[in-house]
Amino acid sequence: MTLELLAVLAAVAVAALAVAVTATVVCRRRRSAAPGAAGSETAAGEAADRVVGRLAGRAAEAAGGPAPSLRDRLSKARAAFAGPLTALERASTSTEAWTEVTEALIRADVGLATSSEIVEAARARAGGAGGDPTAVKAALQAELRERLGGFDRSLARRSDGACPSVWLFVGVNGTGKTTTIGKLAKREADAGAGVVLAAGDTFRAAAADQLAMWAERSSVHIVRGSAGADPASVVYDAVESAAARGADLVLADTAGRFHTEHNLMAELQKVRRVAGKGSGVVTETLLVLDATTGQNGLAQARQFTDAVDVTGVVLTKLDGSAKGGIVVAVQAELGVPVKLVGVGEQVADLVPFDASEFVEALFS
Ligand SMILES: Nc1nc2c(ncn2[C@@H]2O[C@H](COP(=O)(O)OP(=O)(O)O)[C@@H](O)[C@H]2O)c(=O)[nH]1
Ligand SMILES: [Mg+2]
Repeated sequence: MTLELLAVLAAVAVAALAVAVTATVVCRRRRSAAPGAAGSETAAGEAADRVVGRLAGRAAEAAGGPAPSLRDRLSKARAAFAGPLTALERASTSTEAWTEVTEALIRADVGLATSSEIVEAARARAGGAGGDPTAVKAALQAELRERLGGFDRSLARRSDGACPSVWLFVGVNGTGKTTTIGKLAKREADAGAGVVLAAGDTFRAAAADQLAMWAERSSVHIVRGSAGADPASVVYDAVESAAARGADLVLADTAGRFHTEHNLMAELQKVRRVAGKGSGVVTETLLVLDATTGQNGLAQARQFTDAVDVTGVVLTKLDGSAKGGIVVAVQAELGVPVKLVGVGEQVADLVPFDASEFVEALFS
């Protein structure tokens, strides 16, 4: 009897050890296989292209047809550039044509000073082209590409081989934080990562339900508190839960509204602090911005970048915006790279931002 009991206990202990070891190994293996290590812009671009291709393929599968291309999704932004570009092609070296382009850039929310700088530089670049329309357009494209380039857009994970890494999402209400987390959860889970969602928006009761629907769709674990619970403690619990499961990644949602603006920023600072206090490390704080709000959104964005150390921007609703130029303004004025863009409400409608692809899509 005692021997049997001992044997059972030993078997249970061995099984528990195996689970623990597997969790660690799985976490480490996933980490080493995970894309996103800092690399050159070209390598990041190639990786982005592969992901865009994969996402497009998956969306096509789901819809039973080919997915709309980035070019199609950017039709509104593209239309904003079409008229001035035609003028430029017709009278490629005339001052009026260049003024039209400057105005188009301003209307597309590139920003006043930046638009003028871009056009001046493009004119100088095209100076030797002798009015060749193709060369003039190429000069403008090259100038935009150059302004947009030079950032590391990978989504960082812990470099110590341990898990979890925490990606925190901040931004005003309705910008698309929860939707972006839902899309990313699917993408990361499909790529083999262990993902846990943290329902840190405890301000609205429906917010956690919305996140729970996304969790179900991707079959990932979610940690939620009761309505009105302390957001920082919900995120802390999610991080500990992820560590216990050997999950690689915690995607933490936050509220976009609080009782007063100061409270919101103070709350976010607390969430940011507490998220890294336990077993996790915050490797990304992503500011989610709605592209349709243009320069107004940018003013709000500054409050967030002042309060928390924002590592990247997710620009959503680019599909419905004629203000695609905000991508340039975000980077020029906030000094933070746009890492992802949202181009629709479906799960596959989130693409890594690639400067060349974006400029190509705007002008094609
Ligand atoms: N067209 C479009 N709609 C989006 C995109 N991202 C989010 N949305 C929609 O924007 C609305 C607000 O999104 P939500 O994730 O709830 O915003 P949150 O308050 O920041 O969490 C929802 O109706 C989303 O479906 C996008 O990239 N394109
Ligand atoms: Mg939300």
